[in-house]
Amino acid sequence: MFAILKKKLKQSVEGLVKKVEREEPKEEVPVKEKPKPEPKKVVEKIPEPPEPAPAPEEKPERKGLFKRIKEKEFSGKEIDEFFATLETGLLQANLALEVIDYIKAGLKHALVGRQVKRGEAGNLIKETFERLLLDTVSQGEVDIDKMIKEKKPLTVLFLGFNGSGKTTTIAKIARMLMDRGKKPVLAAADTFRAASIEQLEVHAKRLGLGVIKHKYGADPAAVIFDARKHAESKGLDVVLADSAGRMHTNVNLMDELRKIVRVNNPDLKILVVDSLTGNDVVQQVREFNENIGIDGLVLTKMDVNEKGGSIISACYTSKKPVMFIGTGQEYDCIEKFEPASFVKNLLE
Ligand SMILES: Nc1nc2c(ncn2[C@@H]2O[C@H](COP(=O)(O)OP(=O)(O)OP(=O)(O)O)[C@@H](O)[C@H]2O)c(=O)[nH]1
Ligand SMILES: [Mg+2]
Repeated sequence: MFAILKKKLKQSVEGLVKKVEREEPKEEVPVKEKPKPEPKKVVEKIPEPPEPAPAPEEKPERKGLFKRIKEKEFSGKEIDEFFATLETGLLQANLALEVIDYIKAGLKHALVGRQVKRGEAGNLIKETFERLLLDTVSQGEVDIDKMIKEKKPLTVLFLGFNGSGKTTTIAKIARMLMDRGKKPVLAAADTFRAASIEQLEVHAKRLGLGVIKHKYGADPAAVIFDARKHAESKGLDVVLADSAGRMHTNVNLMDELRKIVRVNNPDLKILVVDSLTGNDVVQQVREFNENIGIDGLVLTKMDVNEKGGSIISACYTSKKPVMFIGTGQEYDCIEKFEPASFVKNLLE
């Protein structure tokens, strides 16, 4: 997973470390190089004795020099220049420009104007990268189990771009909740795309679940409303509501989504994002979040995702937690997202 992002991040960290180390002269160099200007100074200062006796004065000079070489002070320009060489690669790994700028600013904040011992520079750079990435992907937690305990039935709406994996994710989450002894019902509120209702019914049949459906073209808000009433009357724990895939630019479908939310006031609105989405992920996430307001994210297709940057970009843009990642087409191919192990894996 994420081989490309891992490679690019590794290049970034190691490149910056090398940049520091490349400037570090070998042990003997300072001793050989620096005395050259020294005798001149000594001769100017003490013209009388013909034999220069620089020994006592050289000591402090060498010490100062040694210190300069042992320590590195970063400049903002250096970090800008360094990032200019990396930017394309990081963008190719689906890391949004905003995120790259954030990491750059964070590195500047941590490093610029600070005397860093050369031997420690590598660790400091790595730690800074790690902290910045972790901050970005740690956006709190949505504990669906706890929410189900507190409210019955819990209404969860899944929304997102066409083909992002909403319907499959609903089936996976239904299975996961059933394994924990919960009783879900599915709401076929994608009344727009051909065969969408049958697709959900196939999953429901396999899982042994009920589906509440209306006809194609019906009001999706009404479907979810009925599913909630059904769950209430049957004592079910959770309504998992599908919705039609839509582009964030489609005004009518975004209005429809707003109506679904207005009528049903879902407890959770989960944006399902295809992790293979390129740099458009920022725009997608921003529009859904600003127009509808999301509570959490699911990033799908991680199993076929070599780039991986989209997960970081989605978190950075929405400031919402990734609840789960989809890791395949089977029902058990869903994992709770763990920010710390995600970042550790990226930088190891
Ligand atoms: N490899 C892989 N494929 C996935 C994953 N999640 C979903 N898919 C596949 O992605 C395709 C689209 O999934 P759907 O669940 O139909 O997506 P959707 O968002 O409901 O699509 P629309 O209803 O058309 O908007 C299907 O072929 C799924 O099997 C995943 O985590 N990994
Ligand atoms: Mg669907």
